[in-house]
Amino acid sequence: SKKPVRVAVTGAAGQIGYAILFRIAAGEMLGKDQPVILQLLEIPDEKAQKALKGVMMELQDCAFPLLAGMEAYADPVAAFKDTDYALLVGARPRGPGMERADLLAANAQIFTAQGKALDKSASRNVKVLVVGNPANTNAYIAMKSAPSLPRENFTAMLRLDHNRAASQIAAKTGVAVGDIEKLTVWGNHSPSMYADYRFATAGGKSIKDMINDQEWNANTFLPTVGKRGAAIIEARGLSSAASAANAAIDHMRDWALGSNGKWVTMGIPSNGDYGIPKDIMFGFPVVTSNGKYEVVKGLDIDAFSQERINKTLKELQEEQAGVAHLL
Ligand code: NAX
Repeated sequence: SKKPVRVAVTGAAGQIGYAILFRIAAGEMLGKDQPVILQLLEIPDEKAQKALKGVMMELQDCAFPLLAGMEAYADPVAAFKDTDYALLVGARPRGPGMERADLLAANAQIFTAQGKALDKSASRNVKVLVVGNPANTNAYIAMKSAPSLPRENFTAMLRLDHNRAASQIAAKTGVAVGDIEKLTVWGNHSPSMYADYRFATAGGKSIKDMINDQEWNANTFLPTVGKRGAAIIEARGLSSAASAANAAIDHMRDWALGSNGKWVTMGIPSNGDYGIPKDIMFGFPVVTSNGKYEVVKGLDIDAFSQERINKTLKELQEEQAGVAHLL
């Protein structure tokens, strides 16, 4: 049997933690033959640590054959020791009266500390996924705070936007959601993201031709996908958790085990493709194999798409300029 791998999850006692840990321990992220050791980080606060103990009691009560060990931590350096995968879920939510700049600064502090901790103690091959918002900028901060780790090991979650876009397209066209290929989401995990189905196919047929309605694209599809998080909060009284956990599993699984030639969306540090400046943490179409991702190159960017890409890029540049003095 395989040697266990170490999976660190931060914010482990939160909503997404509760939806993701059981699936990781069941083998849905890294394979049904891959034992895992969970290294769970929460803030030192007594209530949070106690809640984390409760989650661990439930994990224990599932008697998962693949769960080879688990530990609770309050210190990121200890939590990230030798970790092969790090899911950075915990973040500071926007409190009442908090300005965007305050939110960025509070999270900059968390992700600077966690980036440094990864730099110090994680496996040199650690794969990092940032889920906590603002996810792209938090991933950028962690990457910049971990100079001894390869920059390409830091990624941000755009997969929930990708999955939301796929399901909206399936509902519109009647194709099965699992048949949709070559879909992508460019940019920031925020309402500014640009979900792009121009290249998408189902059963070899063009999705764009099937829809053939640019008015729907611009005025219904993009706003629906962009504001989906807010619509879930409005309906549920709580932010997306199970679907976010599912997207994180999809992102990590495809990165670790390969996408078999299929396009997936990942937020990754730009190498300059499509005119996105180097290091900007940006959603791109990628194909994954052997634990690596490759940007899908050579796609035509039309005027509408360029305008959308410019808008989401500008937002990210403003966010990243807003934290530059903290790095
Ligand atoms: P919760 O508030 O339920 O849980 C967050 C947990 O993180 C809490 O238990 C808190 O104590 C812990 N935490 C806070 N700071 C920490 C730190 N420095 N170290 C370790 N733990 C820490 O939030 P939840 O619903 O689980 O969402 C978590 C994050 O995901 C939020 O930032 C949220 O905005 C973000 N999301 C990102 C999505 C994406 O697509 N990228 C979608 C879903 C979600 O909204």
